[in-house]
Amino acid sequence: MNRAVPAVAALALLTGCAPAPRAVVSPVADQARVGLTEWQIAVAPPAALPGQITLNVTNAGSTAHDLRVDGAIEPASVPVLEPGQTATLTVQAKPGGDLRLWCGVPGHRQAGMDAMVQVTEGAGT
Ligand SMILES: [Cu+2]
Repeated sequence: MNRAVPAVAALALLTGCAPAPRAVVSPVADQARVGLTEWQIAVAPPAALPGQITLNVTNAGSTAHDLRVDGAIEPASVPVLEPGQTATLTVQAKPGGDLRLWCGVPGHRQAGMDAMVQVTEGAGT
């Protein structure tokens, strides 16, 4: 059977053609995944629309973390999550009002758990 050969070739083609975007246009959404690890906060996508944004937060690290959000209409936070725990946080973002996400466990922000979510001006349709 040489059926496997085209499949392997197709896979190689897919991975080989994966583009490396240079942030020409930031992906924008009303939802973002937030991953907490030692010692960073990963946000995908890193840009959002104004209005209600749902953050799906996962503690993907090996120690407890929380999440604080500054820059929204009202401050918002997620209580301390143990490793593997998840939480959902909804914030109201202002047009052009970037959100700052950080971990409030002492020392973690200084260690690098600090990230921005760019909020667009909201001119889109
Ligand atoms: Cu932390």
